Amino acid sequence: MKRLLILSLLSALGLQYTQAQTLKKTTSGNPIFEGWYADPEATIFGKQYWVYPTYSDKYNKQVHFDAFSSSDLITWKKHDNVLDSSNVKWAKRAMWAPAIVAKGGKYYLFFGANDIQNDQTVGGIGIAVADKPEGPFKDYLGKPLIDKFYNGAQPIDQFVFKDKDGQYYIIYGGWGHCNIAKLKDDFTAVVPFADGTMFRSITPEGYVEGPVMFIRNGRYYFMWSEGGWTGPDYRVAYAIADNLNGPFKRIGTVLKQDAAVATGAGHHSVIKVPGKDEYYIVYHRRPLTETDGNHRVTCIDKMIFDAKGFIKPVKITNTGVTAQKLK
Ligand code: FUB
Repeated sequence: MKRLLILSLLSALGLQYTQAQTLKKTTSGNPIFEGWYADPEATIFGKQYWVYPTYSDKYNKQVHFDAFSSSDLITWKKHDNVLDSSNVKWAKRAMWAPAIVAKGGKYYLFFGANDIQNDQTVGGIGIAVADKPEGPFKDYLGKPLIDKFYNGAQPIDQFVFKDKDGQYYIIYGGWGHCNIAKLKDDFTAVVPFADGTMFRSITPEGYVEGPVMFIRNGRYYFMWSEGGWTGPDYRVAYAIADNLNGPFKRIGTVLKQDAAVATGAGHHSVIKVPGKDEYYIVYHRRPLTETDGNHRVTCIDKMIFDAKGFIKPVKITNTGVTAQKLK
């Protein structure tokens, strides 16, 4: 009886008592790793999951990125300092919200830096490149890729999207405006659309920052963060369109705070398990004990679709997810 009680208590804590009499984690738990980390970009390279978050501290201390890898979503390994400002001469502070793409044997890490407030300040969205996911990353262009406000969008919070035809796009923007732009094949520049436009606005109602795009069953899912990131009501909403340029009509909120679990849940990314219709949402949130804007932790939960393809509201948990090894 006592043994049964102990076993069910361990299982509730996401632990398993193995024959070898060691405690084995059976769920990731949330947060998935220690430390103040926000704006997580989650992806898969080979048989490993990777997360590239913002180091969540005062702007002047945000001068590097750490990365995390896992083979099962449960145990995460930290890779210190994959990129820091000593390798990007124009980045001085506020290095934010990485987006990563593997292409032609290289890894391209897009990031925001300096939190520019006008077109006269140096900063914006830059790119670093490495031969391996764990870096070391070095500045790719020697200058930002986008360093001005277009259509009112602050050049931060980029997402790099590969369309069905293999063309890469950058979807980005803070201050309530979202742009899409076409990337040159080698990522050295933004190139015009067929009509000559360089930066096309696709801002949906409610959009604040943190865009994400993916295709499921041929349709374009566009997600973004709403509310203020330092507050409790930061959240994620979404739209679906048949076309990359929209129109993206807001459908509803997918992710938000839960008074029993955490506040300020937002700025996410999405992982699809290859070969399966299974999705995870990787996001940041603020522990109930914290009010400091930067006290954000990286978490994971399941993201589920209904029969019509709508995303069900995510239930944020303390347990996180169970093991999912990659084949
Ligand atoms: O972490 C810095 C900023 O916080 C991000 O770029 C915003 O989207 C917000 O999450």
